[in-house]
Amino acid sequence: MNKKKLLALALGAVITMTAFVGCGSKDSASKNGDLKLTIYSGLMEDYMVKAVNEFQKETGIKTEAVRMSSGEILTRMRAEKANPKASVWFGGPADGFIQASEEGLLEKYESPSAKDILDEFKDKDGFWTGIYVGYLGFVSNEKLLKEKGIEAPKSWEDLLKPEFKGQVSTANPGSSGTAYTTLATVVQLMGEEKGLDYMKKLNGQVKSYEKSGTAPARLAGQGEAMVGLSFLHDGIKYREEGMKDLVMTAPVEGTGYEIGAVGVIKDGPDQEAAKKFVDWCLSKKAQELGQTVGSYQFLTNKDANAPEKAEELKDTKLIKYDLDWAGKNRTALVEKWNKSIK
Ligand code: S7P
Repeated sequence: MNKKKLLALALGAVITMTAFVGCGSKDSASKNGDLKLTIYSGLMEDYMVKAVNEFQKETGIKTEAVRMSSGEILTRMRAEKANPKASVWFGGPADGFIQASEEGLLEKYESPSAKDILDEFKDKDGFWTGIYVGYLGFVSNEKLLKEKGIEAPKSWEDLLKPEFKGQVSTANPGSSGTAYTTLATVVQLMGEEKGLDYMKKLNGQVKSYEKSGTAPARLAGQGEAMVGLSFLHDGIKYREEGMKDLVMTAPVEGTGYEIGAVGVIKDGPDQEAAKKFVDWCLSKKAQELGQTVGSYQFLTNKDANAPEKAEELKDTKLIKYDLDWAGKNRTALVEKWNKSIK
């Protein structure tokens, strides 16, 4: 065989191999071709990462996510309105999603998978869909309480007792979805005037206002505050991770709750991938992922199994939380709160 023929054969082999590899990688990238996705997420970081990795593995869609608190996500979406950088808002109380839809920041998307979600957990106009439910409450450090001979708070009024002065940790309702749930709960329970007056008194008890509502539970676990105002499932997560002194209580008057949501960002660059993500996270399998990384919210898919660790929360007395009101009045209420605590 002469040199030219050898070269031609070798080249042929290379080209065939390239075509084969190309074909194979296209296949494994599955039907989703070159889709990619950027997500803003209000979830705990480990849950967010788990979900993103699983979604990417199942769909081949290259996915990136950034963790922020609700208020930060809203601010970012407003700033990027003309040129959005992300296409999905994943996790965080639905109040923020309602405000976002009021401001034209969300795209309507009624996922075919939404048929598996109970009606009470989804927006009737299709701007967001609920993926989990969490109850607000008091996460206290039992060791600190015992040292002072005090019982864990059992009512909103208890938080105002002199023994809790400077010992309550909460978050700022401007940045935090959790803290906004607290503010809206108190105002719904007591009425606006009395509720804001209560928040003013509570301000006198507060040791620190954190950016995120998950921090108060963690600070109580670390012994840096006696009581943290957080979602109770976050307290269970920290206790399971080793903060053994944590005890969870809820106010006898009733407490507020979140419907944690997902929605598509209007004019986001990756609309097709965004819709696939929403379809995916409404599934039973995706919803059950949280509990594998210590996120113990109740779930909204009719067939999904709620985490066993959340059992202890199931009898929590809830108020009839008016989510629509809370979402539509978010900016105004946060402003009033800011004025009331000055
Ligand atoms: O992922 C845990 C969780 O409690 O985090 C969210 C919580 O509101 C924290 O967000 P903020 O920083 O905005 O307060 C909840 O949606 C979720 O259940």
